[in-house]
Amino acid sequence: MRSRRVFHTVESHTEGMPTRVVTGGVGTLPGATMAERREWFARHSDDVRTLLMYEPRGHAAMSGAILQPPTRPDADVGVLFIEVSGLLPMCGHGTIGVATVLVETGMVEVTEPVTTIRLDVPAGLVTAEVAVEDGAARSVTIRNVPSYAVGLDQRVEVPGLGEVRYDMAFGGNFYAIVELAELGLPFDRAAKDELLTAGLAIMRAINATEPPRHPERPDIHGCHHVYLAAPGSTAAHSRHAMAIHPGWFDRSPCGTGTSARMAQLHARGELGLHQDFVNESFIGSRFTGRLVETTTVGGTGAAGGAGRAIPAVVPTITGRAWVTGTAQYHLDPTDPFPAGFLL
Ligand code: PYC
Repeated sequence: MRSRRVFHTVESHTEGMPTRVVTGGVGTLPGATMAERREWFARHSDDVRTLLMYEPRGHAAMSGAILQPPTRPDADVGVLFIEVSGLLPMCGHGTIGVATVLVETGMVEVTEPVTTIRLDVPAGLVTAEVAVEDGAARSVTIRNVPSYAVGLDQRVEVPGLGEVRYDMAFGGNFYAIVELAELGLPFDRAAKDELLTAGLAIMRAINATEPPRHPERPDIHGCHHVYLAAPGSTAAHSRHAMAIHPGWFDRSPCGTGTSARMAQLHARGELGLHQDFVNESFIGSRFTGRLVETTTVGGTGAAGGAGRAIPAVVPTITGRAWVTGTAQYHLDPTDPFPAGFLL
């Protein structure tokens, strides 16, 4: 066996969605912040992301996280989120997976009944409170970055679907939220190809006409996630299929999507602070969310922001993750697919 590169990982899944946690083999990336490291990595090391996420080491719905030393004094660990779709500013299921791995492998000092880990992620500081019992992580509650509704009842002309009504919200990534009933499509795994085609077409149309942009963070823009809400969903319990660029569904209930959904429901006057909100994924797994604070994003005086201050909320998300294994991934110098591939 010859190896040009070796990557050490701890494998996990959060409510069905994998997080491949890369613990060794990448080194400390250049950059004064995790956002700068994200940009550097995308420019200079994207082949490492595709090697670890794409086939034959990953698959078309693979997701992971690269551990780094933190870039800020108030954080314990830095995290770079990698996926088949690229590098996310924030990932909820990934954060829950990382926090579980850190506790269960002893990479952080563990205290019972709660271990608090402060994570430096490209979107900002995210806190994870891990409920620990007999050394095992039973659940993780993350406090996410400020989330907000960008616009309600927006409309976009989508080839093959006609005019589609959507709400746009931010929860660490941007989410277009669409009622499946209005598309005339069933919430049914047997119809997954139609749902995915619709989600991707909506995403393309939005990005071609009105791509969202974070008011404080020019590096966070574009809509790569479409929340297809099932009929009967309410502000207490919502079921959905999350269509994600370039063509897959989140298996988990999607932490940043849950945050965006709660911000949207709050903006609609349907979800107040300190109320439980259960978000259910396409495979039936669940996160429980809560809005714990109001705040604003953007506006003159906010970090680099300009224009009006946008009302925002701070969400928490509770979910569970499980360690599924450990691995070492090698790159042989004769491997014809050094950056992997997707079919
Ligand atoms: O949990 O935030 C999330 C997420 C984003 C994409 C897949 N999962």
